[in-house]
Amino acid sequence: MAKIEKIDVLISSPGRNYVTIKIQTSDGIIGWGDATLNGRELSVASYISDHVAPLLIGLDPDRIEDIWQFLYRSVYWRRGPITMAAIGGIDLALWDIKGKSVNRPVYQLLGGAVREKILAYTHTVGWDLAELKDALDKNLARGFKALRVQSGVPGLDSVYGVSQGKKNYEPASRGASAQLEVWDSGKYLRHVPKIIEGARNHVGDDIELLHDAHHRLTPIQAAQLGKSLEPYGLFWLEDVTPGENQEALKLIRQHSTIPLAIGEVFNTIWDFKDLIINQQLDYVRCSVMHAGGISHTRRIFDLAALYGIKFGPHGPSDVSPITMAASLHVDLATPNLGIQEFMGYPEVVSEVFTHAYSLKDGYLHPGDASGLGVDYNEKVAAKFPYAPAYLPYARTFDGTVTDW
Ligand code: EZ4
Ligand code: CO
Repeated sequence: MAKIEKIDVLISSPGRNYVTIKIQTSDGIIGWGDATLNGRELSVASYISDHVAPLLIGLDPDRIEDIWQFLYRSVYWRRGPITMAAIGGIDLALWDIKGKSVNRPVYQLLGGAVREKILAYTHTVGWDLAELKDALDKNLARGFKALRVQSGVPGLDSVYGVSQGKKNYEPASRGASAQLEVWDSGKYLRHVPKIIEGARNHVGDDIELLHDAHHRLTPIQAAQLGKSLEPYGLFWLEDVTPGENQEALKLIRQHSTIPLAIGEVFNTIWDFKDLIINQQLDYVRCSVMHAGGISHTRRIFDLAALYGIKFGPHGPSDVSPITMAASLHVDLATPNLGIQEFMGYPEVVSEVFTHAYSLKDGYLHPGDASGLGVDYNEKVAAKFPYAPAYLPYARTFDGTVTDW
């Protein structure tokens, strides 16, 4: 029996911060896991190195499920984003080890491919419609068949998903404190249907369009948005209301048939259970790492499948290429995939994380390297030390803190 010999938690910042777990076994295998939680990186790192790693030394790395159960159930204080990102990161590293130990890509251990390739969507941003049309053309030229569309709003200086004057959107900004953004849902609600209509007219009917409302609306505002966007045939409308009040989605359902995607801030099957069995969502949106890794997300996706609900894993630049790869192995081997988010990474990220996955004509594939197929170059990573960075926060025009 191989043993877990050493666990290191490495933080680097090639453009943005990533928390990477390195597990070494007595067989000489190295497994890589990602445990990045945007803006709270050091908390997850401490959770793992102070409280998880010491418990795992000497255990059998092959017993992935037993280790998962141990980390989840033996703590008493269950769930939550920090705990679950830590468990998820360890789970990813253990699947990487298992794949490498039998010389197979992880998707083969999950039952093998159930599709040839994975439909991906990427982000398309423009401050106004003219800029957005330009960005749509560029992403279509890159081969994407599905595009998320976000734009600025007249009267607001900053809006989730768009950067004024910049081509690439990155929500977290470096510095010791969170940046303030001023938000007004009324202005947004009156403007966004014009943008989505413009985008649909521009791309025609062959391309899938998606939109993210980022948890900002009240239930009735969300219902209004669903209704107003219905004519444009969106693939999904994401995170319309804050995640805590799940009842809100019933109200939205009463007024709109727009497909709803929810769950990037959820991290266990328990967060999704009622939404799934009451059919209040259409796409489960959790990240394969933030929701406890491959072992746990597969259970969530299977529960969803019983109700004809699909999954579309979170894939922003703030989870590392290791999580992206893990998602792709699950996507390739799990029947009820809807779509995979692929925000993409700044170039410098692939100097640190070399990966076997590939993107071609708008479709992703995890590749056939053993394990997850991502290597972390510690030497290059050392050139990019951790730098504090935070997501923005929002206030309304009267100064009240509101949901970002
Ligand atoms: O704001 O991952 O759908 N994608 C998103 C992301 C989230 C970030 C937060 O860290 O909503 O852009
Ligand atoms: Co989102």
